[in-house]
Amino acid sequence: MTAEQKYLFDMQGFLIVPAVLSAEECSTLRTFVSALEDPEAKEALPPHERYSLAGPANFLLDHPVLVGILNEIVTGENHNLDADSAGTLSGEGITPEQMPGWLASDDAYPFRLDGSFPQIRRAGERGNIPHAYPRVGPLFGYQCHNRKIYSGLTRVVWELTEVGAADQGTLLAPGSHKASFVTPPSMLLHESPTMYDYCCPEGSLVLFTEALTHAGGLWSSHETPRMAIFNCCEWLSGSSPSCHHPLASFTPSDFKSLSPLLVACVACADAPVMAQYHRNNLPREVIAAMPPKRQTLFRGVWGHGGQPSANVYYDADTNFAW
Ligand SMILES: O=C(O)CCC(=O)C(=O)O
Repeated sequence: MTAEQKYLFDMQGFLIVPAVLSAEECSTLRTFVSALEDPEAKEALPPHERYSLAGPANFLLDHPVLVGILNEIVTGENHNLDADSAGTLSGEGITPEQMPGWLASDDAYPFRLDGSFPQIRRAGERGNIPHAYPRVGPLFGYQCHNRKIYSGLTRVVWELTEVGAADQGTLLAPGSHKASFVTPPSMLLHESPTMYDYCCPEGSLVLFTEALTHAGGLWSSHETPRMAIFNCCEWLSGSSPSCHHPLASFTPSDFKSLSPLLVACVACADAPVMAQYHRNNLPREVIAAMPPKRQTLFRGVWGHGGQPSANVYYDADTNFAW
């Protein structure tokens, strides 16, 4: 993730990465999304490929461009309160080993996949009214401390068609993820001047925090429907280095003076708890068809109960988010 991307995501609450997918990939994915909408074509697909996160769309879950961004904005990079610094994982000498709260390994991602749906929106069709606003809590509460972003629940949109001027893909209200006041009803309308209407080429990646007010626009292109795959990713930690948290003011020597019970509580605060919003309802065969590292995107969200520190594995029988 570049410094520009990080600045824009924090300031606006969303980021657009143009043309990540090739024309050929977009074409294959459009055919796939069309098949998912057509009962006969869907029936002709292998059962474990009848989902927008499977089959030819499976590689989108951990596309390298996406992983590079989610590593930074969904995890907060480093949430070890006593060792927190302004450095970033991608620079300034911080390593994952210095981050007890960094729930990644060579075999596991430090975030989860929380849901997926395909979308075909034709000319004249309009999506949801403007919704979402900042909330307290690990999933919907956007935070940025020590130059680290915590966007708990993050929407990942793969635009499979060009979004031209005035076409209206998803409408976004820049900066609303940091709003301190209740949104006036007059601004929860598609027509509100606070709603931003982006343009981008096919194959673009759009990310926004679910704390950002957003809406489904009125698609206007008669040349092609709006075709997109909506995925949702979320962090794995129930804790954060919020400056309002009493532990945030602890120095390393304060931690040394804690009782074993308190140390255990602090360790627990680094664990992957309470981090699921959508119910996936996926047959296990769908996950079983994925490469092992990708399967860790579906691991259970418990934070205590057998693993030495944090949950970094997926197991179909005992450890999966359902
Ligand atoms: O349909 C869209 O463009 C927006 C979808 C939406 O409202 C959401 O992701 O919550």
